[in-house]
Amino acid sequence: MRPTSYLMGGEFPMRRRGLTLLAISLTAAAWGCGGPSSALNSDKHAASEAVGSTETLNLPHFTNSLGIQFVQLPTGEFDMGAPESDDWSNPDEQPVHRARIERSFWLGVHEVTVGQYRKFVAATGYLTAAEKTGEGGYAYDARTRRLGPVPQSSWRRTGFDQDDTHPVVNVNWDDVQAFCAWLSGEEKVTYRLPTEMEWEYACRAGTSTRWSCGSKEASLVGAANICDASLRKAYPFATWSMDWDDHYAFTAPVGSFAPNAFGLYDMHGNVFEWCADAWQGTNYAGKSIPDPSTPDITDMRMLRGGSYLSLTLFLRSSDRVGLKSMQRNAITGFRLARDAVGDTVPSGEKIHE
Ligand SMILES: [Ca+2]
Ligand SMILES: [Ca+2]
Repeated sequence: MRPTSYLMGGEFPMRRRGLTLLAISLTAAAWGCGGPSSALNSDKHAASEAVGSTETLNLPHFTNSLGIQFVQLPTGEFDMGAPESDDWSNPDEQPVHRARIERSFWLGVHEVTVGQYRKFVAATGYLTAAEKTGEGGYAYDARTRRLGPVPQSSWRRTGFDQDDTHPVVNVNWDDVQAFCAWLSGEEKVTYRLPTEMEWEYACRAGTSTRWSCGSKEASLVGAANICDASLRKAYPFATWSMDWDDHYAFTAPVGSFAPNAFGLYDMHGNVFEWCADAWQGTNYAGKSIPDPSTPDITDMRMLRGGSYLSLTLFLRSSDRVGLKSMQRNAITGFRLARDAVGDTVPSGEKIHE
């Protein structure tokens, strides 16, 4: 049966299917993070099922002026959503419908990092909403052993270990738009958030399982930074945590876990990722097939992919969560998309071998 008790006890108000999703107050001393390779080695619980991605496709890729790596995703069709027969799915993921990506696009291989966001701020002097309002974002407080609103917190300060290789958090949807606008101006191309459809297409990478690595929770071992034994040690309240240890209580350096078949890392877990679309809380009935962006009829935006703090069901490829665009927290970041022009790799930029 699908779990009914969501992440409780806390201060991350998110919306999901009309329910207030309370995602956490968290404890933990300033947790050290395990070595970058440690998670990949902790596969003793690996699923025996041979489903999901096993091989990374050789897609065009390049690195832009900010050091962000991209792969070019091809046009294609896929089954979007989750079937009613899956008792973990929610009505807003139904019905499963054939979706078509009509335009090739580039997608960030990783979540945008603290270091990449720092370059944007250094170039522009931009102040995020957390800083501008003086209200801050969310941070871990070692004294109270909680994660919650802290006026002094921001993308620079989360209270847990984050170096420049970790995904940036405490940025709201507008802070992300400012980043995209600046980078688009710098490079004279369009950088943006992926649409929800693009995101799920990218996440699935040809799979139809709950996660791109399989349909059993154990398949996430080595494939995602999830709510694990490390977090539970830090925060005993996290009774929904998995029993294996991925060695990261909070965020992990991007790319610490195995990629999917498109070569994308951390599509499941680490941090939730903002998408372009507004969140309406409705299902897919009547949705047009070609990649539409949901109209801006609410101030709620879509998050995808779950986080280091989430129940694994929130990490599923088809799961949908809404968050007000002005809100920011310590479990939400973003990944960049870039419009493709033809099928050519952008010129004048560093190309990976
Ligand atoms: Ca973890
Ligand atoms: Ca993620």
